[in-house]
Amino acid sequence: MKKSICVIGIGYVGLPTAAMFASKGHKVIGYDLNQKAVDALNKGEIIIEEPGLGDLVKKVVSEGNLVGSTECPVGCDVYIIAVPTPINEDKTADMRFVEAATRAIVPCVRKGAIVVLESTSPPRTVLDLMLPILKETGLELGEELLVAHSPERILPGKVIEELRTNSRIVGGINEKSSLEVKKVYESIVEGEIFITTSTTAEMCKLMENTFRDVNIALANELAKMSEELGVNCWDVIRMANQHPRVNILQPGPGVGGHCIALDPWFLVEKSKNAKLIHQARLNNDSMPEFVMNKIDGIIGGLKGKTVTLFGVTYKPNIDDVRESPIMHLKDMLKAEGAKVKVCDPHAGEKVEDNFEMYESCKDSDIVVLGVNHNQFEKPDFAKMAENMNNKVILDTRNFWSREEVTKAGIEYVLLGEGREE
Ligand code: SAJ
Repeated sequence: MKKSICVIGIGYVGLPTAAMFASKGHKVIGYDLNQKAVDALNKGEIIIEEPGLGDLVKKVVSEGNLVGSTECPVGCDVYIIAVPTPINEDKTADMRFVEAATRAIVPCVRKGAIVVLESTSPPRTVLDLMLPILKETGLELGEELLVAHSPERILPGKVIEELRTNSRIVGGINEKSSLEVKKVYESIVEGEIFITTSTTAEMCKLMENTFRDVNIALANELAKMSEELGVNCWDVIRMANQHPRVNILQPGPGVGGHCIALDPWFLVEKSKNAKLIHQARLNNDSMPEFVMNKIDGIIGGLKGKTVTLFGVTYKPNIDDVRESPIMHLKDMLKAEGAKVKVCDPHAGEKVEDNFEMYESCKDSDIVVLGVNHNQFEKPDFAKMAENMNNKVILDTRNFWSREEVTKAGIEYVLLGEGREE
C-alpha cells in the first residue's frame, strides 16, 4: 500500500532514503530547516555529491512524488528521522537535532502513525530521549503510535545501491512496532530485514562502525610499529592476510567521516567498559599528528616550507570533508608555519587554495598523497617534478608506484615503511 512519508532531514542519509521511497510510488515530503536544501530539492537538484542520486531525485521530483518543505507536515503515515548526531567538544553525543525533530513531530502525528529513528544514536536514545517526548502526543505508544530505530548503514559513494541491497535492522519498542516498520522498509529493501528491540538496534549500528574503527586502529598501530622496528607494514598486511582467518585493514593518515570517527564515542560515553574502543579512537585520532611529524622529519622543519596535499576529503572519490584527517593535518601544518597548497578535484570550494594538480606542486617542498582519488592514479610524475622545489613524495595510502616516482627523479617515502638497518 502506498503511504505518505515525511523524512525529517534531507542530508546524506535522508535525501536518498526519501528519493528511494518516492521512486516506489509513496508520497514523500522532505522536511528540513535548511531553506537552501529545500529549494534545491524542489527544483529537482542536489547539493551533495553522490553517484546516481542526482538523476533519481530529478526523476521523483518531476513525477511529483517527492517535495521539500521547511514545515513539518501533519497527518503522515510515517515519520522518518534522519538528522545529524554530531559530537560535542567533550566527545559526548549532541542529540539536539534528534530531540528537536521528535518535538516537531508531536503536534503533527495522528493515531496509527509510525515514527522511525534512522540517525545513529547512543544506546537507549529511543527509550530515554524520544519516548518521553512522544508521550506528549497523548497517543498510546506501541499501539496508537508505533516507534522503532532502524539505523542507516549505507556507504557514502554507494548509497543508492546499498540502500536497496543491504540487510536492515528494525528495532521496535514492541513487536507491533517492529512488524509495521518492517513492512514500510520492505518496499525499498531487497536485503533481509531483522527484527529486534530498539536498544539492540542502536548497539548493532554502533558496533558495526566500532568494529571497523578498532580494526583500522590496529592497522595504524602496525604502521607505527613497522617504522620503529624496520619493516614494511604493507608487506606484513599482504602476507598476514593470506591466513584464512586474518584480515588486517589499511593504515592511513587517520579515520574520517561523520560515522566511524564519531560513533565509537557514543559507546565510550555510555559504558565504562568501552576501554579498547576508547583507546582505538585515540590511536586513530593520533595519525594526522604522526604524519605531520613524519613530514617534519623528511623536510627538516615546517616553518616557511610549502606542503602540497593531494586530497583532503575523508575518503576517495567523494566530496565530504567532515572529520577528514587530512583537513586536520592541513590546519596543524599551518599552525606550525607551513604554507599548504591543496589539490582536490572533489572538494571544490569546500577548501581554500584548491589548485590544479601540477600547479599545486609549484614551489613545493613535499607532496603528500593523502586521499587516493581516481584522478590521482597515474599522474605525470616528471611534470610534477618540474615544478617542485624539493623532490620528495610521502604516500600515506600505498597508492603510487615507487618505481614510477623514482624514475621521475622524486624520492618516494611510504607511510608505515621502516628501513631495516
Ligand atoms: N579507513 C582506513 N583504513 C581502512 C578503511 C577505512 O583508514 O582500511 C578510513 C577511510 O580512509 C575513512 C574512514 O576510515 O577516512 C571511514 O571510511 P569507510 O569507508 O570505512 O566508512 P564510512 O565512514 O564512509 O561509512 C561507514 C560504513 N560502516 C561500515 O563499513 C561498518 C557505512 O556502512 C555506514 O553506513 C556509515 O559508516 C555510517 O553512516 O555510519
